[in-house]
Amino acid sequence: MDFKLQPGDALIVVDVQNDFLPGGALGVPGGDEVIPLLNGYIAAFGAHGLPVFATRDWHPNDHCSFQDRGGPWPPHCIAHTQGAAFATLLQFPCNVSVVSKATKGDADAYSGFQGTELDQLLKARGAKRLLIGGLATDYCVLNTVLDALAGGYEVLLLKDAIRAVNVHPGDGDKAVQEMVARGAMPVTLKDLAQ
Ligand code: VGL
Ligand code: ZN
Repeated sequence: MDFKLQPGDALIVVDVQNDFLPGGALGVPGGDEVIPLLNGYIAAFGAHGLPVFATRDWHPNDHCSFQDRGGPWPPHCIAHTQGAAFATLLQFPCNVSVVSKATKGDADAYSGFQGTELDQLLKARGAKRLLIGGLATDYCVLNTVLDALAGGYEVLLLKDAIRAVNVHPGDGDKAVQEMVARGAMPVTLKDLAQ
C-alpha cells in the first residue's frame, strides 16, 4: 500500500521510553527495533513540515498499576526518572508535542487520549489522519489507535514500528487484527512515497 504524507497528517509516537526497551523495568521484546523506523517517519514528517506528537507513560511512584499495589506491572515509567525518559536514540524534532498520561496514582491510562489534551492539540494543528507507532502494540498502541478511530480520525498503523509485550502469546497479533478490523490501515516505511 503506497501512501504519501499530506496536510492534516500527524505522527504519534507512543511510549518509546527506556523502561519499555529490552533491559528496562517493563522491557518489550524487540522494543528497541522500532527506533530507527520511527526516526525515518520523524524525518519524513519534518521534511513535509508536519507535526510530531510523543506520548509517555508518566506514573507517580505509587501508581495503582504497580504489583505492590495489586496491579499487573512492575514499577515502570516513574515521572522524572531515567526509565521514563524517551529512548536516547529517538530523534524528535525540537518542537515535538509531548503528552503525559496516567499521571495520577489511582487510574491507569493505556490510551494517549485518556485524561490528556491530545485530542485538542491534534485538532488545533488541523490533524485528520494519524500515523501511529511505538510501544506496546497490545496496550498503549492498541488503545490509542482505537480511541483515535472512535474519535473520527483516519489511522495508519505503523506496522514495522510497533512491538508487543505478549503477556499471552499472540496478544500482539490479536491487537493488530482488532485495530485493522476497526479501520486502521497497516503501512510500513517502505510504503511511504517520498
Ligand atoms: C504500557 C503497560 C503498562 C504501554 C504502559 O505503554 O503499552 N504497557 N503501562
Ligand atoms: Zn504504565
